Amino acid sequence: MANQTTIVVATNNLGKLKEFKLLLPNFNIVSQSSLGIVPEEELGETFFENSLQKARVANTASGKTSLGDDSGLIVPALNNLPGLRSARYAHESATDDENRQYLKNELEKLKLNQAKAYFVCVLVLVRDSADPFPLIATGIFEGSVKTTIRGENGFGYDPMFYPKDSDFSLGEMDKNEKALLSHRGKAIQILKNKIQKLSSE
Ligand code: ITT
Repeated sequence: MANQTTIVVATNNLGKLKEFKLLLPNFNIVSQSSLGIVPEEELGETFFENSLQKARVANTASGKTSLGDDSGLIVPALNNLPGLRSARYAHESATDDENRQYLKNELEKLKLNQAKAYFVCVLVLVRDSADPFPLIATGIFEGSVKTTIRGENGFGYDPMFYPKDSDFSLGEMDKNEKALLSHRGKAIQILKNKIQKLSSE
């Protein structure tokens, strides 16, 4: 552990935190809440802005390399909602379950029992406070959302998201299976390649 680089993950979402621990086994992953870091309100109009803001707030408070993750679910049939509002779709302090029910209702209002959808994840790694070149990595995960909510695994919209060509929801998939396919898994892979490239230069 002594030689591992510490990364402060700028999230209060326990589902994301667990995935980062799985996806970054060679780093010492520390949550911002364990350091008493309080996030700022997300005011950005893009995933990029919000992710950079999260990483900078955590970096300024901790003085350590910090990783922001802004992510969400986009459903083109619903005018790209929940999108940036994914965590707060049903209302400002919504639970995952309330957001899923709200999405189900929105689909049912359009008489749809499924619709194409994709998850996006934008990661920003700020290495120090004067870092003029934060590392950025994005990932997309294509599939459908269905009104059939199945499985207990994962978090957020996982039990109603069915990856392309899959009969199983992410809620029914093992965490390792999701990690291989997911928006976050893909973005982390890109980020790891960038970190490796920089450290070998
Ligand atoms: P932090 O800001 O503290 O990281 P958050 O949950 O508010 O936590 P976001 O603003 O990035 O984070 O919102 C992302 C929401 O998108 C999240 O709450 C889920 O509802 C959804 N989401 C993102 N990635 C997901 C995934 O892998 N599986 C299911 N839902 C996901």
